[in-house]
Amino acid sequence: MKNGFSIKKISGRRVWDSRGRPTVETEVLLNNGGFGRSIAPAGASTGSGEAVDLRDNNQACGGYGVNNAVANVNGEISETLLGLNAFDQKHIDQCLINLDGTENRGRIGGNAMIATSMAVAHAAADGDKKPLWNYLRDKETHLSKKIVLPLPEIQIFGGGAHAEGHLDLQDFMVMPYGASTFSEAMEWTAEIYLAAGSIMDAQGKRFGVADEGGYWPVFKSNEEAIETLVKSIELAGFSTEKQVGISLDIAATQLFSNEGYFLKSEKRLLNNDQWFDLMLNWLKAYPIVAIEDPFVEDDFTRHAKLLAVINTGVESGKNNSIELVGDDLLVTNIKNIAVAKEVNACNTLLCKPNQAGTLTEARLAFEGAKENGWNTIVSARSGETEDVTIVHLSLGWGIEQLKVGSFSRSERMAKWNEMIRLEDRLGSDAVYAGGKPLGRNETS
Ligand code: 2PG
Ligand code: MG
Repeated sequence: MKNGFSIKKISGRRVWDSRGRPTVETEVLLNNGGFGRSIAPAGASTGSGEAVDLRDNNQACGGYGVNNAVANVNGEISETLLGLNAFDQKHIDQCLINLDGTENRGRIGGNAMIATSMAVAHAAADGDKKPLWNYLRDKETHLSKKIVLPLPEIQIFGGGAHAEGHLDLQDFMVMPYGASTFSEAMEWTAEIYLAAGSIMDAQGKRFGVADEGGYWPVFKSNEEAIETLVKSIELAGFSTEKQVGISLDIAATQLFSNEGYFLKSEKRLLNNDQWFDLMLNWLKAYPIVAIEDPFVEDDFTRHAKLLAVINTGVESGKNNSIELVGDDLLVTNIKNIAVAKEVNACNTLLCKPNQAGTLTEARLAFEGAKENGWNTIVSARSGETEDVTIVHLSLGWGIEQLKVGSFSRSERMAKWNEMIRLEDRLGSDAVYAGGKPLGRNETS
């Protein structure tokens, strides 16, 4: 064991997330004084194969209580991990997996597990006197010397499960791929967010913000929202062909039932084929560079069909330059990634550590995606806190894109601001992952 890295103390407590719901925080202290803390995030539009958030399901806090999960951190988890080597993340995570003993992490709770897994990494980094990203990176062998600052995906309008269904699609996002630095990407985003706000105001449509900080307007249709997003980018002075692209998280599982896909805001029910055509039409009509979960989570066949069309580039008119992102489709799970590869269902992984349950499993998913030659995005959840672990994962593991919600509310800004700080400190050692996320060489 690396000297002094044995775990001396683990404690859990209940804290509160950006939706005002309880969540699990874990703190870890090492013999050498290394200290780490992390907080579990929570999703609203969850994939069915995700690690389970253990909730108390009683009268308190609308059933969202985490007293049992916190008790597990202070009890079984602490007893199991005390004295172990925090430097050996794989072993720590395997102990958590064995202790839980279920496929879905429902016994001790995915929330208890991820908070602990990430807190152990923070403690080991602190014990090693390194920032987390650097600690993680030093364990890598395959990364080039240059550190990559990720391309951000930022929500401007929020819908779906995050906005009580005002809009059907979940995330209307921008990707400032033409910026030359991460800070400049943030500045462009600020201008676009402001421009979108001024369009809302002019139309009397501004109506609070959704769970992730995006505007939550009432639009006649989902197309109107996409078109307003395009206008916001242009009003802010940017080109949608050369500088800022659009990314949509359709979160289609939320819209699907046996009858087909239902767009509530437009009172439109579409069967599978009509829905497929709609997705394709949007790809043709708008400057979309990424589309996430366009079909219900178990429809690998239609995902594959759409990817085939994207890859030929003929019908989509976009020449193989669109990311088809698997979130609910993959749930950060290496088994689903293998199935998706087999049938060619997507070309990009959305990596959410709490979907997996431990850092090691999230890492496995990331590596699997890279082996497939896919792009990767590390993502926050709709229920978040000040925790910035994913920012460090992105730099440390070399994940080239980052999705953390909108450009407002501190649980989001904490993450963008952390990346700005890291960019500042790294100076010329780091480069921004500019250029279109796929088909980079086509970007001027
Ligand atoms: C998603 C995320 C973030 P949630 O679907 O990608 O937008 O939402 O955390 O609710 O699953
Ligand atoms: Mg999603």
